[in-house]
Amino acid sequence: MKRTLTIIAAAAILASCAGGVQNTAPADRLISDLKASVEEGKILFGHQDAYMYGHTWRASSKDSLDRTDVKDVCGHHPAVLGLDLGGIEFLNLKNLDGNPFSFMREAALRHCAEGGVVTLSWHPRNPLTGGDSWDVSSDQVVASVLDGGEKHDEFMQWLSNCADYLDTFRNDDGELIPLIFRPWHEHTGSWFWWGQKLCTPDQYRWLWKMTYDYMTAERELDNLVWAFSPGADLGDEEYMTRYPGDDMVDMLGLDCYQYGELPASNETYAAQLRDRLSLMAELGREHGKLTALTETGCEGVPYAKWWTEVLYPAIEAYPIAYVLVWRNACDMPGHFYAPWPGQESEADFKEFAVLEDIVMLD
Ligand code: BMA
Repeated sequence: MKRTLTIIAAAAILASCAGGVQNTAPADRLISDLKASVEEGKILFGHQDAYMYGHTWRASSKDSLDRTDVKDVCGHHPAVLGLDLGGIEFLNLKNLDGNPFSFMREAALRHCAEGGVVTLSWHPRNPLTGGDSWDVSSDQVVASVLDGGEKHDEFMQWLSNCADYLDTFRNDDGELIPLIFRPWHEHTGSWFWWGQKLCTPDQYRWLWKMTYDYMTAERELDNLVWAFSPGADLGDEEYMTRYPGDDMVDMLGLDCYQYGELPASNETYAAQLRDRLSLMAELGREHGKLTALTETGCEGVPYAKWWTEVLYPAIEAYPIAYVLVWRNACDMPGHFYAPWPGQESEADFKEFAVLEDIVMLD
């Protein structure tokens, strides 16, 4: 395990976020910065909803977005901020987890100005049934939003509402900040309405293409880095089965969680990660794409040495741009994936945070 006193390199590495190089699309700048960071063997650390709330608190105003559980523990914010757009399709004021969209934008802009990276997932409601993303009662939902489907026009309005919001992520100079956009994730499972058993491979690819074409060609959002993120439980050949194509994807991701009894699940999880990440490294080279561990974690982090003995050894050898752990819900006491002061993996996280190849925000 490599150790260092404190090499905190985020600000230097992520100049693309702080603005600067003109005449290059924000997305291309972030892609090239992340490629350079990977070349140096760095892995950025990310946390979902980091500034929005923590295990025991919730941000109460736009001016108080400088706290994260990660900083409370190790003295630095995470380098990657994950946020979710669920609810923007209705122009709601708050997202599905209660975060005001205005706070999310503010946190993203600040984080970016400090040299951090922002990634956005989207859990939109079910456009056909009116249920949530997890409503898989119909396998006609994707078909219904495609061109010619009964919900197509309504769904294009959802994309439009989403694009309107994305178009407000502008810095003081009015420039769009780069955003890693990760729609239609975990599609290799069947728990979201866009999942494997709910649409055909072609329908999935059309959904992606429709989203991509709308955001890029129609709305000219040149700040989106497109991340494709299958779930982990799949055969080698399945990873690319629904791949939309090299022209519409910039990053190959993976959502992979640890489940099951400890300590046995430490090994099964690490083995699964190694297996998937090595496949992705190969595919990344072949297709010229970034790779990342776009979602991971062990709910409740019940193993005190999880960071340095389970996660780090499983990821250190792979060229991933970042690893992001899921949210620390403030209203669900056992639903957290990063430590907080007093949590049993706190000391170990501090060691993890100063490893030479792990990057936190300066
Ligand atoms: C899930 C859980 C839910 C949450 C959703 C979207 O994994 O954390 O509580 O609503 O993600 O953030």
